[in-house]
Parts: sequence; C-alpha cells; structure tokens
Amino acid sequence: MSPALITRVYVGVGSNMGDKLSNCRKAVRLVGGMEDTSLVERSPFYRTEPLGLTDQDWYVNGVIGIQTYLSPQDLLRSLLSIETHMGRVRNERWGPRIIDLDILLYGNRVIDETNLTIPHPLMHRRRFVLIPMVQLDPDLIHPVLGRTMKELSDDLSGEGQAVAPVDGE
Ligand code: A4P
Ligand code: MG
Repeated sequence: MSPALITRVYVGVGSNMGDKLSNCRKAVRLVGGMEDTSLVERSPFYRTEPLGLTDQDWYVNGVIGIQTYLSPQDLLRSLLSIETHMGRVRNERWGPRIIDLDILLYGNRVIDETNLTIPHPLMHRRRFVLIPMVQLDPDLIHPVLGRTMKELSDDLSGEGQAVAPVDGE
C-alpha cells in the first residue's frame, strides 16, 4: 500500500433515535477501527434541530477527521456496513435514524457518481455540519465553492437550524 495514497476525509455523524450520544460515540469507534483507516480528530457533539422532515426528534451531530487508504467507493461501502451493523433500517428519506454516516469531503476530490456525491451536496447549507467543521478546521476550503468553512458558516442564517453543544462534551 503506497503512503502517497492516504487521504484526509471528513465524515458527518448523526443520530436521532435511541441513546443518540452513545450511538454517535460507538460509530466513531467503529469508523476509527476500519481497515486501512485511522481516526485523527473529532469535533464536539451538538444537539441539532431536525432539517428536512421537521416532525422528528432532535439529532446529535458531529464531524470526524480520518486518514484512509480506502477509495471513495470502498469507504462508502464500509460506512454503510457500519450503519447496517448498528441496526439502521432505511425507511423514508431524511427520516429518523439510529446512525447516519455521510462522507462530507474526501481530500480535494470532486465526485459525481450515481451513488456517491462528494463534497456532500448539502453540507454548505447545514449548520449541523459547518459548526463542527469550523471547530476542526475553519480555514479548510470547500473544493467546489472555493470558500472556507468559516465563511460558509458565517453566511448561514440560524433560522430553523438551532445547534447547541451537548452537555458534558
Ligand atoms: N450518497 C451519495 N453521496 C453520499 C455521501 N457523500 N456520503 C448515497 C454518504 N452517502 C452518500 O443515503 C442514501 C444514499 O446516499 C447512500 O446509500 C449513498 O449511496 P441514506 O443515508 O440512506 O439516506 P438519507 O440519509 O435519508 O438521505 P440523504 O440524502 O443522505 O440525507 P442526508 O443528507 O444524510 O440528510 N437534521 C439534523 N439536524 N441532523 C441530521 O443529521 N440528517 C438528515 C439526512 C436530515 N435532517 C437532519 C440530519
Ligand atoms: Mg446519509
């Protein structure tokens, strides 16, 4: 395996069913234990107002930074299998979930495949993604929009998008 192929990746972690905080923590452990992957950093976790389908429980969200040798498709497969292993059942789009693992950024790569879009197409409009991203790296530049995480976050209105630190985090 060539060290030149290692890539810094950001993964969004979210849960709004059961013990949300412990679901998120477990997912972080499992992602850090994936083959050819190591956990570099984790943002604090936040309690966040549901977007999309608003008639559902609040979420716990955070972002982790990992280094991986996995290709984008292999990484997606591994993340989906962690979701399944943790008991996620897919019902309605944007509906309640035990765990959701989204690839936000994969280095500077721009990917538009039928089952995989990177950067995550909604990340720049979501406070529950940008606030943790700013905690990890405010100067990181979005590879399509050419703006930093801090700039993107500052541009967003907080309306309907409350994000509050989880106590004891
Ligand atoms: N997929 C495409 N691109 C990606 C990517 N970059 N990362 C495909 C991960 N998956 C990607 O995902 C469906 C398919 O998306 C995957 O099989 C993969 O091939 P899913 O997780 O089953 O479906 P979903 O999550 O219901 O839909 P989607 O569009 O991924 O929704 P989001 O964007 O994940 O939003 N409100 C708060 N406060 N916090 C949240 O975390 N999350 C959602 C779901 C809605 N509202 C929320 C939150
Ligand atoms: Mg998802």
